[in-house]
Amino acid sequence: MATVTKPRKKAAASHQTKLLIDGKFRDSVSGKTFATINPATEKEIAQVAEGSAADIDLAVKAARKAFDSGPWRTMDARDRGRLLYKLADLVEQHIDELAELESLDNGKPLKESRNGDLPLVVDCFRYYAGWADKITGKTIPVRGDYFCYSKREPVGVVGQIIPWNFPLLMVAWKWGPALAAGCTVILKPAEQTPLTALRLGELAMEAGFPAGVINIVPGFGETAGAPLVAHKGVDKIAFTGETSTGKLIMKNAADTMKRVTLELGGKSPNIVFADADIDAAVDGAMLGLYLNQGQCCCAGSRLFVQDSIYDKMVDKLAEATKKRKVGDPFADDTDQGPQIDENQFKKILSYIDKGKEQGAKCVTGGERSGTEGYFIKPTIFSEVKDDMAIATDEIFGPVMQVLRFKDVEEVIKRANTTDYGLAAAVWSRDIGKAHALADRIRAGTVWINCYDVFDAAAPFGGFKSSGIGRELGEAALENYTEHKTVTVALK
Ligand code: TXE
Repeated sequence: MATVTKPRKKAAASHQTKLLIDGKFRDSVSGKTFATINPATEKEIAQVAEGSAADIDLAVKAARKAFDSGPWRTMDARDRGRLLYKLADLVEQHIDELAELESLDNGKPLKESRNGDLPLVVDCFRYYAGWADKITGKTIPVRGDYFCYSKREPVGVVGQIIPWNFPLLMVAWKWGPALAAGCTVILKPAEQTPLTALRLGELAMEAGFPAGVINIVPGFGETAGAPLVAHKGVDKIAFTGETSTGKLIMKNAADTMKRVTLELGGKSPNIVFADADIDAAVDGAMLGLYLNQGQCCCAGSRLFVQDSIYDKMVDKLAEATKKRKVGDPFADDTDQGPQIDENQFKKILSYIDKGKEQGAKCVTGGERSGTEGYFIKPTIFSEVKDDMAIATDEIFGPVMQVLRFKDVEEVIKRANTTDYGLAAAVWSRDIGKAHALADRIRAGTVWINCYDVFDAAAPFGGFKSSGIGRELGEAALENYTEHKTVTVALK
């Protein structure tokens, strides 16, 4: 297996490694830095300025000033939209460079960064650029001689804490609606993947966003994320990450009564009925689980297959899985790169061990791939039971659990027996049955005869412990606006 990662063009050159505060890139107050690692080689890419409470404080002051006394709050909505369009254009002009930097820092195959993540980033910024001047209130018929109307106002200064699995796309999901709504932002990228967010910060400055509107403070969760959550100058926190971190953030945000939206983990059921197009279902199951090295919050990690096609489907999945090429993210034929870091690598391998110990059948994979880099062989477990750890916990790696079911009522019950509720999919040629399942599964997104179809216009988020609020679509604007009611006496 070739694991020598060869970034090309500009991504191989120097990287922006400083904090972006009040329109300037600067060192952290402490002067401390931390290493960001190439997961394909386990070698350091760069040292990045490490933000902590003092830097967060400076960033909040800058964001407050830009919000409270302008120019952001007073800028015409349409001009905010123009800046977002400009940023989208700049991302598009630098698409190859950004895709390479993403693959270097995150390890995802370049063909996915270039053809998947980056086009979605551009589309997301353009989608929200169009919303900026369309966020309107209502006129409300109240009793008496009064004229009543409502306005939608930006919620204010927003702290945004994101993970490492889709580093740039998560920035777009967060910045797009926040900036369109007129908020100012302080972004804390994940410590594993700060480089593309900082490069995007440079492009945002080039686009002409005023100082203080966009601030970026890389650093660790406890020392940079937590002070951002607790800061009284921050009006709202938007977070994507682990469910347990989300709970901690809710608690830490309570004292300052912050608005909190959370996009958290999942253990999504992907249900294949005997009347499905089996080859399409195999492709969908592969995409739904292996995309991004299995590091997707909506991964279809509980694959329920109806009894009569179970063995056939497992055989087909095994055959397709064995063909997946694991290795150098920069090689054109690579399907799967490394996991993000040593912690995740060890966590996934420990779940593979648990699966074997608890009696599931390891059909293929089941171990690391190569000797350098955080590579894991794509793995399938069959004969998985609902109470096994691999069937209940979010593994966040290329490990597929195939469960057997008999009938509709049984599979609905089992699919819903989880604290999570992020996504689900149903495969069947009986469209009535598929819609009935979509109705009864407690999840924020249900795909029918497809998987992982995302669009900037379609809301995404979780029921139950998978989160609060929605990303994308018009729904995300709710997260970033307050309703204000104005009542005028007419006599
Ligand atoms: O997540 P964390 P980790 C799941 C997945 C994965 C597990 C652990 O199962 O294996 O989480 O990943 C910041 N206050 N997901 O440890 O800790 C942190 O610095 C404020 C699901 O990376 O949630 C980073 O920026 N911030 C997922 C971000 O939170 C804190 C995506 C995410 O880190 C903080 C990633 C604190 N106390 C992992 N502690 C999804 N839903 O897509 C950490 N952070």
